Amino acid sequence: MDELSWQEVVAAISQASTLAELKDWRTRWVGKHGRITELMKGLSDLPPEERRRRGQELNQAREAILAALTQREQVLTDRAEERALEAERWDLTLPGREPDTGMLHPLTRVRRRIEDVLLRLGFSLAYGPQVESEWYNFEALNIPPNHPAREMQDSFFVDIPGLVLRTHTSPVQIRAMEQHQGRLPVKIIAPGLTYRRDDDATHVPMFQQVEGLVVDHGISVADLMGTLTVMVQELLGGSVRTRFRSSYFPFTEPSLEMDVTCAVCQGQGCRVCKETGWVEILGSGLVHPTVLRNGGYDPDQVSGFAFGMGIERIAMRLYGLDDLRLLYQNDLRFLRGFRHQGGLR
Ligand code: 2NM
Repeated sequence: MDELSWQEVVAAISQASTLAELKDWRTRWVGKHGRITELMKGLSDLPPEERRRRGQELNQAREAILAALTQREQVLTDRAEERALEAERWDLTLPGREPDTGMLHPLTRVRRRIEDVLLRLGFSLAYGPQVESEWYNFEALNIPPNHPAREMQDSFFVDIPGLVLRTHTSPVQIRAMEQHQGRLPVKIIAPGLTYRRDDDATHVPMFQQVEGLVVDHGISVADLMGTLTVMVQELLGGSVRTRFRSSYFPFTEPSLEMDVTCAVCQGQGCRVCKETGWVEILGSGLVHPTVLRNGGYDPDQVSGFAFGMGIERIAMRLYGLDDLRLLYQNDLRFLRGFRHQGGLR
């Protein structure tokens, strides 16, 4: 059988490392034109005695080679399957992949939290236009024509004369009083976007406010202080300390600003609170008689209190931020840091 005996072929087959190699052995030895097949074709030329002996010998070789091929095929196929399974084995100890769901912006969450507290205190939500008339934004609020807020460099005026991007949500309070048509009580909050020509680490040109207004018979500074103290404690936690200082706004008389203990130094004094231990959280006051009259109420019959606060300021305190601009840069590395605080509400 030429260079190789059939025993050597069987030995080589049982060592073969690929299915391609096996195919090659099969073709060369037992295929249609294989070595053994060709030798079998030559049997008829032999004398009968030798033909029988040689025939048996070739059959035995053929059977042995076929058996070796089958056996080796099985081994190699099993091995390939094992390797494939190993390659796609699941590592059940890996941490799960979190689905990339959306989330609410931290400012939206803070705004809703403020709204929740005030809704529980009995306030209703009120909204108004962001492009406002100078009447609702300034005049009706007792802000005189020569007031600095009415200058071009402080407010965004639009091309249509008499219109301005609202500089606070206070015009909503006037509109709400008008809509109540003298009915009592008026007890509303006005959350929303406001615009001023400011831009630095502590001011952005578009910011959010929540303002509140209560009008009824006999509303006093005691109502104001009680309501705002409860609101701030619900918002910042019961251990926060608060104080009121007298202040000035054109639309309130008297006017009061409310301070809370500095969250950075717990009231010890630091750079953030300018060594006072206190930071301002909101402005407030009893509604000026002229403003009540502009809303359709008689200041001799009713009184009211109002307050306003910046949502960004409160978010900065709640999240310990030192730069307000972070809240408006839409940097996902920053925003994703809030993903595990609270849920979608
Ligand atoms: C503030 C501070 C003090 C305020 C007043 C009114 C209205 F319309 F009733 F007169 N709305 N909001 C007010 C009062 C707002 O923000 C710092």
